[in-house]
Amino acid sequence: MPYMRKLALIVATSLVSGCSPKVRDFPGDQDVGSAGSGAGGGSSATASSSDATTSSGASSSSGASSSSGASSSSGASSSSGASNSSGGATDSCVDPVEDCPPAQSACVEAVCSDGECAERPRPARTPCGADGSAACDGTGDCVTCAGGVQCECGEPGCPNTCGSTDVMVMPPSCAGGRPGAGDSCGPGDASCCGNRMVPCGTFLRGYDGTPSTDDAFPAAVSDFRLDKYEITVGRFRAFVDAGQGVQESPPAIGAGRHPHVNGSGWIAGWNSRLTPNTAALRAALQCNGDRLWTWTDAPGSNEDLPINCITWFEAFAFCAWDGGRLPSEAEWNYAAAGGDEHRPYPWGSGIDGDRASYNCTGDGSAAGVCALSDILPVGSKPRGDGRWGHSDLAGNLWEWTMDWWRDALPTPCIDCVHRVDGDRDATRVTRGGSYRAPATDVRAGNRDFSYPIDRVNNIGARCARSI
Ligand SMILES: [Ca+2]
Ligand SMILES: [Ca+2]
Repeated sequence: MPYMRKLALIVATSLVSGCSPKVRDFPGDQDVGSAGSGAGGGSSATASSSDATTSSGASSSSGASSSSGASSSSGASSSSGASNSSGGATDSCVDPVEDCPPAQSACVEAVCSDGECAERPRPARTPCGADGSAACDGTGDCVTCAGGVQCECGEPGCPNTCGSTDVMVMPPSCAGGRPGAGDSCGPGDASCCGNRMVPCGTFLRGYDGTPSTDDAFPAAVSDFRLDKYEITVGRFRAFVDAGQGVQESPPAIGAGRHPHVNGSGWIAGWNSRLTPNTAALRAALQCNGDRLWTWTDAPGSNEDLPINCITWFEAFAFCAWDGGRLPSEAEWNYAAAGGDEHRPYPWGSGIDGDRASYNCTGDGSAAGVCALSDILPVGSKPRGDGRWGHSDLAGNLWEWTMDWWRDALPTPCIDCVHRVDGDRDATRVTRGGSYRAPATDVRAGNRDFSYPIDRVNNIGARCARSI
């Protein structure tokens, strides 16, 4: 066996072990997620939205801009470029992205092997070519996709980490154990700060087999944890009471970064987008006079409701303070779709009122009769939990993600985040639909966007946590 292939096999074998779903429970959080049913038929293509989330009038569109990736080879570059084997480079390194010269071929990547820079082929099915419509063949060549070869979790070039050790840390927002920030969420009064391991893997973004059949956007994500619930009022209250998320106490520079995306943390230029002080934040959480805000200045009956009317900057700052970060759009989509099961909805196919709060029916009213009572305490629809146990991924509130909006999903996407620092106030991606959204908008593959300074009654967030 050629050296490079042997090296890749050794690395893949070592990484893939332990790549399985894990559950993180805090006291009282016993609701372990189950696999549920697989993807089935479903919904329309990746588009939204009569449930506009923004004052921009954003209504979204398909992330898909091209057709099947199973044909064209026009953009394919080839030749292995896989070199640098046993007698290769001697540069000492820790992070191959930062310490090693970039690989010269799309199907080869730089790695650190025993502290030295080396290269290895990316695995089969890694997208390549000018438009991403070709795929690596596993030996370093970019070729037309032949299908049938699936990138496996843990292979080099797929997720960056896999099978990681899961370490329990109680998020600060639940440290006080107050209503909405203790053991009062979901069935059996579980921890409002519980989170669920999402195992590494690959999937097709926005794809659910039918009717959303655009398979042009493959992605790979590493192990990460995602909070079981949307951020509650009670948890956000801990953040506000700590004086956080305002210009007087902004996040540290670099806080809340994605572990596999350099430069993805907080930047100084965002400080001015926070409210000046806590008093101003409290007032702002009343959603500019919108009647459907969930925040209350004093703890009350809303503590288990998801916090709405928070800006993207505040969601980012909250998650950073809480020991986490916003999920990338790819991660959020992966969790909602059940990864490679490509579910139309987090639980599988088909939707009804037992699965999600949508279409303003959460309070039992007729469809379209919208009230604050349609925003339900987090975890109220356990039958709608996703493959790895996450609640309310469909409906209740749209959820901010880390990514800037772009019509065409970036590809290739290996732990990717679409970020444009020079465009601070450009729209960000929201996912999952809301209590107001029609069924088609709460599909796992659907996406929408809103301006990051928007405060609207149907957008909240949930945090991801790095491994
Ligand atoms: Ca209603
Ligand atoms: Ca949601």
